[in-house]
Amino acid sequence: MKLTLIAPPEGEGGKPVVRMPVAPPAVEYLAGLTEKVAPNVEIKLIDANREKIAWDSLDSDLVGFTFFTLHAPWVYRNSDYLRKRGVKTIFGGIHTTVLPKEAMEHADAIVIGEAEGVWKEILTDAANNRLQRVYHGYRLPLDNLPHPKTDLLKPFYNIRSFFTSRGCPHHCIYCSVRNFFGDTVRHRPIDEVVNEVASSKQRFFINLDDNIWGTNINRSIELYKELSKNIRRKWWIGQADLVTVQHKRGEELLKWGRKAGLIMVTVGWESNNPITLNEFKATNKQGKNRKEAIKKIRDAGIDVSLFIMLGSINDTLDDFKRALDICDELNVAAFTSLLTPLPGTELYDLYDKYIFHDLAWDRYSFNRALFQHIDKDMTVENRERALLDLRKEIFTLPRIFKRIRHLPIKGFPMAHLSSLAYQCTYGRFIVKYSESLLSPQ
Ligand code: B12
Repeated sequence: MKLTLIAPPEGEGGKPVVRMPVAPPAVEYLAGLTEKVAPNVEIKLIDANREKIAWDSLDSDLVGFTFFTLHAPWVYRNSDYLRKRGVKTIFGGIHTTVLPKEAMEHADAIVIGEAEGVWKEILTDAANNRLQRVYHGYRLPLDNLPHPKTDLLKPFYNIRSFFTSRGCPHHCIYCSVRNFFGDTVRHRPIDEVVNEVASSKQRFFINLDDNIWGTNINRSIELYKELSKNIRRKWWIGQADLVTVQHKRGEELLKWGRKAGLIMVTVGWESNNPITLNEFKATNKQGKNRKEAIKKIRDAGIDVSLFIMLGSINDTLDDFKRALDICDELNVAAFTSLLTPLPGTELYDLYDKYIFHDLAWDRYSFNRALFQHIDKDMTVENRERALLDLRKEIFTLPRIFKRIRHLPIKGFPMAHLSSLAYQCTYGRFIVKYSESLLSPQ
C-alpha cells in the first residue's frame, strides 16, 4: 500500500513562507511509526512549505494530513480535491481532535487524539478497503516509541526535533495542549531519548516538550546528565516555564542543561500586565521572581527569548510599548503575537461573544486581531499595526547586538552564535512577513 503524509505550508492562506529550517516533526515521526507497525507500507513524505504538490497526479492509496488550526482551510481544499479523484484521505492532530465533526466533512477518516494505539489497525483497514470514519486514539505510556524517519524528506534541514514527554502541569487558558494530552504528564524512558538523540546524524534540535524542565525537575536533571554523558557537539533549544529554575535545585538543573547542549529556551512570559497574566491563568508558572529567573538562566550560558501575547481584553496599546521595554530591560528578544482564541481552549469559550466568527481558520496565525475589543483605541488596524511596529523595534540591529554583548561569556560561543542566527533570521522574517500581511493584497 502507498501512504503519503503531508505537512502543510506554514503561511496564512496556505502560502508557503520562508524555507523553515525545521523539518516538520509529525510526518517524520508518523513515518517512523508506520515503519514499526506496518513495514510493508510504501511511505512518501511531503513538506508543502518547501514542495509544490501536483494534486492531479499524486499516486497514493492513502494520504494523511497533519495540521494546526491555521492550516485547516488549505488541508480541507486539497483533501476535497483528492477525494473527488477517488484518493482516500485521513486527518489527525490538534485541530482534528478539537473539531472532529468539521474535519470529517473533508476526510474519509479521522484520528482523534494520539495515533500510536490505532495506527496499525488503520493501515490494515486501509489496505483492505474498510477504512472507518473515526478512530479514537488513546494515551499510552511513552515506552518504545519509534524514532522519526529522517531520510525521506529532501533536501537538507538544519534542525530536527525530539520529545521526551507529553503534557504540561500548567493551566494556561489559551493553550491547546492540556486538553489534548490530558491532566497527567507522561515521560519517555531516559535511555530511549538519549539513544534517539545520540544515534541521529543531526547536530541541532528543537526539544518539542511543552515544558522542557517543568514536568519534574529531578527527572530533568537525570535526563540532562545522561545526555551530557552520551552526546557530543549536539545542541538544542526548547520552551519552558520560569518557576522551575527558582526551585532549590534550579542552578543544578541549568548547569546540567547547558552541559547537555541546551543553548536557548523560549519562556512563557506571556504578558507584563498582571491583570492579563491572571486572566490567562499564567501567573503560577512565572514563580515569585521571574526577572531574576531569566538572569539565572542566562548566567548559566543559556540564551532566553520570551513568548508575549498582546491584545487581551484587559490590554491597551500601552502594553505593546511595555513589551518592548521589558525586552530592553532584560536584554532578550521575544516572539510576539496577538492573542488568538484557538478552538477547544478555555480562552475560546471566554471570548466567544467577542470573536469575529466569520473569519476563516487561516486567520488564526497569531498575527491577526480576531475579536472585538472593548477599548476604542484597540481597533483591529491599531492592534495589527502595533504588533508590526513592535516586531520592527524588537529586531533592530542595534538591539540585536546589544543583546549578544550582554550574553554571559559562559555560553560562548554556541549561545552567542545561535542567538545571533535566530535573531537575524527570525527577526528579519517576522517583520517582512507581518508587513506582507498588512499590505493591501
Ligand atoms: C513543533 C511545534 C511547532 C514548530 C513546527 C511546526 C511544524 N512544522 O510542524 C514551530 C516552532 C514552527 C511551530 C510554530 C507554531 N505553532 Co506550534 N507547536 C509545535 C509543538 C510543540 C509540537 C507539535 C509536534 O510536531 N509534535 C510532535 C508530533 C509527533 O506529535 P503530534 O503532532 O502531537 O502528533 C501526534 C498526534 O497529534 C497524531 N497526529 C498528528 N498529526 C497526525 C496526522 C495523521 C494523518 C494522523 C493519523 C495522526 C496525527 O499522531 C501523533 C502521534 O500520536 C506543538 C505542541 C504540542 N505538544 O503538540 C505546538 C502547537 C502545535 N503549535 C501551535 C501553534 C498555535 C503554533 C503557531 C501558530 C504559534 C505562533 N505563535 O505563531 C506557529 C505556527 C507556525 C505556522 N505558521 O505554521 C499550537 C496549535 C494549536 C492549534 N489549535 O492549532 C500548539 C498545539 C501549541 C499550543 N500550545 O497550543 N510549532
